[in-house]
Amino acid sequence: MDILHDLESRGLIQQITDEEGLKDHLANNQVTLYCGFDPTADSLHIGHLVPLIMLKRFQKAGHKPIALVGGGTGMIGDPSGRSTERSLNTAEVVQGYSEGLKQQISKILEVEDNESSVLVRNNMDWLGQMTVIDFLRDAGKHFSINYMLAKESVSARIENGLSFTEFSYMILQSLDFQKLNEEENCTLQIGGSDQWGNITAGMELIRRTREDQEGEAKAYGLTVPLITKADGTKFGKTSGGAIWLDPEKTTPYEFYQFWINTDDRDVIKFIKYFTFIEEEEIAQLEEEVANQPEKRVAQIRLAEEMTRMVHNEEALAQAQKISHALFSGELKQLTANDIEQGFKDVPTYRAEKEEIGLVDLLVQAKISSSKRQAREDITNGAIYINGEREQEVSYTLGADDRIEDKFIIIRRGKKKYFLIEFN
Ligand code: 383
Repeated sequence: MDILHDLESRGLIQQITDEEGLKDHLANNQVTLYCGFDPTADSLHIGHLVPLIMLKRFQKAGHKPIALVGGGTGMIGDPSGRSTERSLNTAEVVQGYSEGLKQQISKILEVEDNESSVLVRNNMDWLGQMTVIDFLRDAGKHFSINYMLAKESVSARIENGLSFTEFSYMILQSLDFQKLNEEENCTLQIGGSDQWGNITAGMELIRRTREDQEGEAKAYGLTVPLITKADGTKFGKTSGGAIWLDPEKTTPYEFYQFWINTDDRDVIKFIKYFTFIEEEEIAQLEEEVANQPEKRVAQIRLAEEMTRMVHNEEALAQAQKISHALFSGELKQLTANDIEQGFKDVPTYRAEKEEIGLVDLLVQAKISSSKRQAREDITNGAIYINGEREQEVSYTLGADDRIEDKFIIIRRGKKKYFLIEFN
């Protein structure tokens, strides 16, 4: 199946500049394409995944992707899709972020295994060298103010205010496309639909500055749709904030759970967007969702694929182990590290390593509201220590109850968890 057809059947195409032209171009050439990622934080988040995985799709189809880290553009700030001016980061911060992004991108694109077919570049390498005179003479001359004002990224911001710095951003991104076009014969830029204006601006610059123009389009643009959810809330955000690719910021367990929690109405769409699972299996999963939604077969499959791709096999196994333990209430096999990952959002009480009566602990850790309530909770069978029910009011907790001498997990009722942490 040709790549555009595959992308289309997955719902991954929002806009294309010249569909027929691009189809021929892809059918007859190994095409070099690129997508840019600005270092605006120390990690990518799942909002970056669809275009990043898209680069992989082209690679699998025999084309040559470039992932561009915006070390230069990250110093300026893209106004696209934003309602307010960004605050600038220092050069050191942007450079640090660039390094982190480069590593994350390289891991997902498996750059080491595919050295000849994937490139990671940083636009600081050329934008950082350019003089202001060259910028205004060689690039600026090709952009009329009218053209720039008509871009959504600019017009949407005129009321709220937009600095000359961010106003100029589209020219920098255009210079990148031109540079990669000249040096790497890169003929296609992809991005989210927020990038349409910047992508077409680059095509315009290439068109105006190419010597050998024969009327045919020399560069193409393609955007992927914005991800929407059936319940109308924003994709990729949870109450705890964004879902990051960095395991220090979002643990593999949290990452896994994020996908497990996908709404039945969204899960097939997300499988198409984010995974390489093929049509036939997707159709089976679709039936599962329709006939036995309570089994969450599609969600489990999605979570597995994503955790394996972004993290690795071991991280996936650990996430599954933690999920199983929490679901079944069998907590015995959990390690301290499992607990750290799985209980991040659980109320935690810090205690000293000394023996303490269960009733006192329940009150101190605010698990029960009073001693009387604590005794009642215990005798009612509502209190579990590390997954085991404890009905003895006189029970005293000691070293034997501490998992790796660090944690005790208390459960009250069906699924209200509390963590006792020892220093
Ligand atoms: C910089 C230099 C280029 C080409 C692109 C860029 C980055 C671009 C941008 N992209 C977003 C980002 O960096 O700001 N100006 O956070 C996001 N992308 C991709 C995709 C997306 C966009 O990295 O829609 C989501 O992930 O395009 O918002 O020469």
